[in-house]
Formats: sequence, C-alpha cells, structure tokens
Amino acid sequence: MGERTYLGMERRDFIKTGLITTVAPTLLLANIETIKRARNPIVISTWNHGVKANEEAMKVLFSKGSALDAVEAGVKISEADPNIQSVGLGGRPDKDGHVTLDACIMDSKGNAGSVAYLMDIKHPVSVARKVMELTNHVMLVGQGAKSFAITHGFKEENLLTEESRTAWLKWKKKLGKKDDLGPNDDHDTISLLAQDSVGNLAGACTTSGLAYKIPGRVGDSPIIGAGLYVDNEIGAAGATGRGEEVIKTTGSFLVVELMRQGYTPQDACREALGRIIRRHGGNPGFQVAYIALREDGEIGAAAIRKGFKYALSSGNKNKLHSVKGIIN
Ligand code: SD4
Repeated sequence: MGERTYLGMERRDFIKTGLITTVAPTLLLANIETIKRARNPIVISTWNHGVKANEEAMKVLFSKGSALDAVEAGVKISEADPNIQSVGLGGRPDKDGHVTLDACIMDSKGNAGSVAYLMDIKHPVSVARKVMELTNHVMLVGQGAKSFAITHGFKEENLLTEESRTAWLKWKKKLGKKDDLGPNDDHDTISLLAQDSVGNLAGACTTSGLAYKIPGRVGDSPIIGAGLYVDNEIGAAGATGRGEEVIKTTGSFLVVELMRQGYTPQDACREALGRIIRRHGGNPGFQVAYIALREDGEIGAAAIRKGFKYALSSGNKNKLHSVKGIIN
C-alpha cells in the first residue's frame, strides 16, 4: 500500500515539475503507467492440480497475454481433466447423480461473470466469461445458463464419468435414512489468480461443489466476493473449502479489503479464516482455505486445517506448497 501511495505521489510530483511539457502528454502518461505497473507474471492457484493449471496460465502470460486470458486458460485444464473429481468433467455429482457446476471470473476492470447450477457444459468458466463480456448481467443459473451456453456455441455433453458414477452409487448405498446433507468434505475446487506483465490482475474459480450435495445447492465458488474477488488497485483473493462458511463471511472480498487496510496477503488470509474459526468456537470441523495475490506480486495462503496445498508460478518456477492449518 505504501508503495502504491508513493508511486502515486511520484507521478503527481513528476507532472508538477513541468517535464510533461517537453514530451507528448499521452505518451508520457502511458510510459509512467507502464513503469508503475510493470510486473513479472505470477500465478497462484489452489490444490495439486493447480500446478498444471498454472503452467497453462503462465504460457499465456509469457506470450504477453492478459491476466484474464491466463486465468481462463489455466482453470480450463482442471475443468477438462476427468480425474479431478471436484471440477468440470468427472466432477462428483449431487445427491441425485447430476453433475452441477459453479464458476466465476473477474477482470482487472472489476467486470465479473458467473454461472451456477450449470449442467452438461464442460467449461463453466468460459460461459461465465461470456456472461461478463456479452451481457449486462453478472450471474446466470441452471437451465438459463445452459441455454445461454448452447446459444453461444458450447457443446452439451455428459459430465458424469464412470468413475464418479461408481463412487456416487457406493456413497448412496451407505447413506443412512436420516442423512440429508451428506457431503463428503474432500476438496479440490480451483481458484486461480494471475498478474500479467503490465500488472493487471484477474481471477477465476470453478467447481462441481460439494460432493453429493442437496440438488440445487450452490456454494461460494460462483459468488463474486465469496469464492473470488479482484480489485486491480489492491489485489485478488480466491477460496476453496466449505462454501457456506465463505459466503457467510464474504470471504474473498474480506481478504482484499483487509489488504486494503494494510494487512499482508498472508495475514489477510489468516484473519478472514479467523472470523470463521471464531464463529465456530475455535474449532470448526471443516476446511476453508484462501489464496491472495497483492498488486505488488506478494502472495498469501492459509487454511483452517492441515492438508491444503497451493501452486505458485513465477519466473521459471512452478511449485506446489503445503500450508500448515491454523488449528492443526
Ligand atoms: C463449494 N467451495 O461448493 C466449494 C467446494 C470446494 O474444493 O471448494 N471444494 O462450497
């Protein structure tokens, strides 16, 4: 934050010196803007499969593509992978055996698009982007989202793989009479945040949600401010884990707002989780994790419980990092 203020002052002072009169004003301003924002591309994403997603996102950034193109390309890798059972194709179904997908995307200008409860379309993130770019809405759900997708050329396909179907049938057999919501708490929703070489930020989040959820349930992932938030002046944040808790605390927006107040990305993630932990008497029995990317390239990641991993790419490095849980 200090840096940004400093650079802002520097720019004003520079203009005040009168140097602006010696160079074409628009050219000068454009150069200052570039100097102010030039960054090394960086990508951070949730879970193990984030490594492959980051790789794809970095390809876009290294060829001078935008952060927006990078986040979409990155998470599409996870959406298309049938072995990732919490995202896109092969995602675990709801209680009735339907794979229903939630996703959202945000760009550096604060534009946002989102889809929820979308069925039979493999790349919900791309549908979300179309909502953002082609309509004046933010969110489409269910049949409306599907019709919109088909109108815009997306192919209808069965997303329930044999493996996911077998696991669902096994789960159903074990379901007790009294069990209503029986989501198993495995997670690998992908939230991916990127900064491009001109310093712009973008983010995307995509999931099949909690496994075996009640039909109609939508989590945090497609909710702007919950599963994802991007503010180009401050930073970006994304979530994974028990979506209801993220929604109730407006998690990703909170992380960004804490960064605005001067929290480091790491402390912002921890404090946002602290709000959830305190609401649950200090020991919630579920997982929530946040990742954050500040506009100067500094990152943060934190989780309530052990087991969370994030993938970080910058320069030629693309590595998976383990996070210690706050409470275990
Ligand atoms: C949800 N947050 O639907 C998602 C689930 C998740 O990794 O993150 N899984 O609540």
